[in-house]
Amino acid sequence: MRLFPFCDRPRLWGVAVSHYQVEGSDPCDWTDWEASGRTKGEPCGEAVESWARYEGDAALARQAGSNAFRFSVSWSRVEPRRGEFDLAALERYRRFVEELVRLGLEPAVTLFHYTHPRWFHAETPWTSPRSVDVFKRFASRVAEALAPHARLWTILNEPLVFILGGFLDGQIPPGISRGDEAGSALVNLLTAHREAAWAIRERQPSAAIGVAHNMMGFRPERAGWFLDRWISARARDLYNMGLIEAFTTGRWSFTLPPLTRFRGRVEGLENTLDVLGINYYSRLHLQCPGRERLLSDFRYRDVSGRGLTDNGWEIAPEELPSILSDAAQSGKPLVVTENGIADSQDKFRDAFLRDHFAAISSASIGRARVHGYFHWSLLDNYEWLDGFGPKFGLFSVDRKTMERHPRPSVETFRSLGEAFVSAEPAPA
Ligand code: IFM
Repeated sequence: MRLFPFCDRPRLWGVAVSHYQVEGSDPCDWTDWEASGRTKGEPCGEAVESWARYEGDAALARQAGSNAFRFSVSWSRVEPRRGEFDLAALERYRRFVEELVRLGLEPAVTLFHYTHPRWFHAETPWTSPRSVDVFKRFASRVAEALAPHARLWTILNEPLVFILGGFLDGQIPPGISRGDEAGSALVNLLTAHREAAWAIRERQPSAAIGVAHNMMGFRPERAGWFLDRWISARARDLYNMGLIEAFTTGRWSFTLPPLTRFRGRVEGLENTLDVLGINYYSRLHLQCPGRERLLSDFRYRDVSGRGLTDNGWEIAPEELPSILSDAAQSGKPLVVTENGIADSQDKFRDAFLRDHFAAISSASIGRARVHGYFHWSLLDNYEWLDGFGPKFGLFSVDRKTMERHPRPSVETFRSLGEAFVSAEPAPA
């Protein structure tokens, strides 16, 4: 029987990391992307050496008051050549998961967090249905290795961000900008999710399966302008609600204005989710028609006077209750799978944590039941297109010595966690 929230741990409070962003020395498609000059800042290289230091990182998460730890498995490490699995890599992840359990941390395993083995795009790209089988095979091998101890699985991290960035904007691998390919890649990605969900459940019938869906606030740049209001509503429908529709009905149909139509169906997709994960960071202000882009410009603005984060994002906790209420339309238990701030001086993180915590608490009084929160991130990590510039960590990392140092806001994280975990469990 699938059971979420878990009755022995009804509320999860933890940190999130992803393999490529912390592990180091993991040659994959993103490494080639860096080498071709498509990213800013330095290459990922050793990242923050978590591959060698995972157990220490888990201990830090525990000291910071976590009872859960979200991480992802590197497909390129586990299957460096097509069909050849690296048993030592799987064993390394198994040992890590065992350590999490030993420390009292619920392992939350993510299977896809943006990167691919080098062989993937040439041989079995997402535009081909063959991608589904190879992903399923990878998921099955990981489930076999980790299932005894891991019961919370996020199969895909931010699938829409990946499709928009990888197949429409061409900003991330595979670097394509074609609406038709984006549509077929989305079908295969969601079919791969379904197949992986079935494969995990076969090996661990009590698994709780989720997706980490990036949701944003969208506001009209000029509240009095119809077109700005119209484009903001379309952005919400497409970006926030489109994927929820797909996972709740197995079908989706939305138009990326003016002409890109996404329409698809994956039989059985609607029965694959036990929990909906939400990655929430910020809000965008949209203007239509745009001056820089044909359809609309979007930008972050410091509306509340709180200040912008180091990477220029608006801090907008007031948006979170309505995001959670939109997410609650899925009818699934909710977990915030990512939320955090780039703030090297730790100027804003304390208030950021408190304000988002208050927003989650207020949303939980209504229809949205939030059963878990994962802070992005435990450590300063590699940030995809921006290298090591933005500092998201509760712990800073000295990349010369790789020493980890707590930022003062760790204490806020700990005390909010105590309150969250000891509160009455939200009804399922
Ligand atoms: O670092 C990323 C993560 O990989 C996906 N969600 C957003 C984070 C902050 O940019």
